[in-house]
Amino acid sequence: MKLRLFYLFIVNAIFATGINAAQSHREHSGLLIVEAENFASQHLDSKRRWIVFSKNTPTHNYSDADQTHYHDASNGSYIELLPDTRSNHHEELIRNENFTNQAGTMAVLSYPVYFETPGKYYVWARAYSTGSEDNGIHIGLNGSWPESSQRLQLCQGKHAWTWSSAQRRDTNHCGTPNTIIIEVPHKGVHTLMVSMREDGFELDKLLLTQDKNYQPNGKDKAETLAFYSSLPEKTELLEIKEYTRILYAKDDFTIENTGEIPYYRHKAENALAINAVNAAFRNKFAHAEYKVQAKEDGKYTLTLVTLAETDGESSYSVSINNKVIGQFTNPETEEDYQEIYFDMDGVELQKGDTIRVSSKAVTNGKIPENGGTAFARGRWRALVINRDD
Ligand SMILES: [Ca+2]
Ligand SMILES: [Ca+2]
Ligand SMILES: [Ca+2]
Ligand SMILES: [Ca+2]
Repeated sequence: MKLRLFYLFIVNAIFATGINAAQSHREHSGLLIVEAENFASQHLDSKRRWIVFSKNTPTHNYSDADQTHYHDASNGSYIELLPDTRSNHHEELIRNENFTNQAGTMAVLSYPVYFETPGKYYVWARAYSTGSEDNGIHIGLNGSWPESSQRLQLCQGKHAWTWSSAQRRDTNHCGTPNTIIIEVPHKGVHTLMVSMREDGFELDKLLLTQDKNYQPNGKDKAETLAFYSSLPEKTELLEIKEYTRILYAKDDFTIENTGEIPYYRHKAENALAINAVNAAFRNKFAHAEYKVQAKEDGKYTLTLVTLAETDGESSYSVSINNKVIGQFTNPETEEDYQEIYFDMDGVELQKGDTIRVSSKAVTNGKIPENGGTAFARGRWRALVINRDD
């Protein structure tokens, strides 16, 4: 028999808020903005790889024709596809190494996104180009690489972060704005994808909009992220971290015909309690019973969860088929209805066994009431059963 007493409410609250660390992207009102460096995964990157750059990135020894550009990057960070072995047309073009027209075959990035609004999106990329052979990527969705989103090209705005939504075409190598298009087929989670066309490409941010007149500006808006609503936290049985079944005093135990002192169901505290206003109900045990059911046979740790009260330290008894397996007394408390946990290890249960929980209304003489002193009501909330291995 062990007494467990915890004061972990504050610790609990802090911990719970720290659980959801990663934030997810989502589209809001026809607009999706993603920091390129916040990709979820990268595949097919054995020859060329997107490297994240920020002020904390150590120097590298890959082939590369330009310096870092994180100072003007959104979020102070961007990605570059390295090594860059073809920064100008004097350097040899090697297909499937420093160049590929096959979208989705090299350095594939994935960005899972929740789209509320399906339909047609114009894709913009904020990129930094310093040469003639570092300015093309492919865009895809869900592992598909439609013709409409291949060959995003950046011609204007060299040596500066520049937005482009132009598609390179045979008739127009620099393309025109709003010609990179993604069709989101339905509301739901989709994976926005980016893959290599030319190595040395530097990508800061992606912006998808349904508005053809949208002209991104500078770093533009912040990433569009999923809403975070708080999840409901439990308010009782706080220290029960594992269980096979919770037998609630109020709902699972029978209180009829179990003795001269009756329990009543205290809804607000989800407990059984003794009405100590009636002097005849004081200092004597009330009882409640539970009959072990089929498939509940086994060896368990039982935990009696009682509620400490300021006006008295109630006694409790747990028995199986009239054999007492645990006797407990609540500790003193300055906070009413604080949960107290009493463990009973190695308890064998068999179908048909009667588990009886008993408690007493008592006073500690500390709190005056109606010419006498107030009584604790022998409250208890649950008997938790946890099967041993
Ligand atoms: Ca570089
Ligand atoms: Ca290149
Ligand atoms: Ca570059
Ligand atoms: Ca960025």
